[in-house]
Amino acid sequence: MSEQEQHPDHFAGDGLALQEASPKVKKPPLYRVVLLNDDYTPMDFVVQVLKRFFGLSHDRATTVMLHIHTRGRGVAGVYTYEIAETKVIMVNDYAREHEHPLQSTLEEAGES
Ligand code: TYC
Repeated sequence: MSEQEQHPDHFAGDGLALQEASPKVKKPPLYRVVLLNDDYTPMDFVVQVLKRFFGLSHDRATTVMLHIHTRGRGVAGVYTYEIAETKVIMVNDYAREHEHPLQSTLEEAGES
């Protein structure tokens, strides 16, 4: 960090110090969309969900699905709150429409 970044005062030469406003850009909190394992949802359906709603490649979706299948849960994606919340609703509605018990939830992931 430079001297000027630590002390962002500009001396105008007449004894007047002009202080820059400190940057007001804050990193938003991020949220993980977590998919939960169950005994009934077909593997192919979970792969399709990961591709459709989270933009994963077929290979990546298969890896994540198998991780959830063996470990019980897994992260489908990380987003700001409103996007993560919308993904959870879309996935849970889509699963229910197709009469599968697949569930997703949100969890806070910290700052970006
Ligand atoms: N356990 C399911 C099966 O054996 C597959 C599955 C994977 C279900 C991931 C849900 O989030 C899930 N058919």
